[in-house]
Amino acid sequence: MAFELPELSFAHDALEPHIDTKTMQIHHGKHHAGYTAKLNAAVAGTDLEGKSIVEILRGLDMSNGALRNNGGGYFNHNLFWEVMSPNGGGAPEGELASAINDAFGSFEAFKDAFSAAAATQFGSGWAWLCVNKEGKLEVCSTPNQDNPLMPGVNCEGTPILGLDVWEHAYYLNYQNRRPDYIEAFFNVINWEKVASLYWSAAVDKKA
Ligand code: MN3
Repeated sequence: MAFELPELSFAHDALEPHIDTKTMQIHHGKHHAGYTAKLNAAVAGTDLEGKSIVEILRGLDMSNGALRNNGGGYFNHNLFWEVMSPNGGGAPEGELASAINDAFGSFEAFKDAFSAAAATQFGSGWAWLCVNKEGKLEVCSTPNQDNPLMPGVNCEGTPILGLDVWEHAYYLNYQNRRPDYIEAFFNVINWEKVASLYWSAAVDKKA
């Protein structure tokens, strides 16, 4: 079965004023749709047909540019839409909050580290909060559509929060002010979803 562009769980205007409507429409309807179509073309007729996107990316041949860029783009945006909500913001609770305190010292220190990773990623890429191979939380950034599922990439493991810092993600509303976009993202983070991804990754780790 071919990969499909996921429906958003909220309206295109639901993240206003933090993420504007026009950006959401183009980002989901054009960019993400494009990665989805090109991923399907890259997989069609190969022995990867029928595999999950996580399986494909964990076993990725990094020299396969079409699969790396479009498989990454497909997965990364799926995650991005899931970790945002019109009811988001605030801070995590429970086990995720404890794990963040253990890894970074405090939520504020985590926010500073994540924001710095997003701000200093040169050119296009992503900032991540990740459960790394040792089962510890780690912040990193990656270029282009790479992500921590891919072999040998920064903080290799399972990403549980991702922020798209490609200009197409913020330029219409923020122009060159990437730090303002990063700050705004914290108003829409769906911490309940991130906590459930943390739980799955931690259980996965112990299994
Ligand atoms: Mn994007």
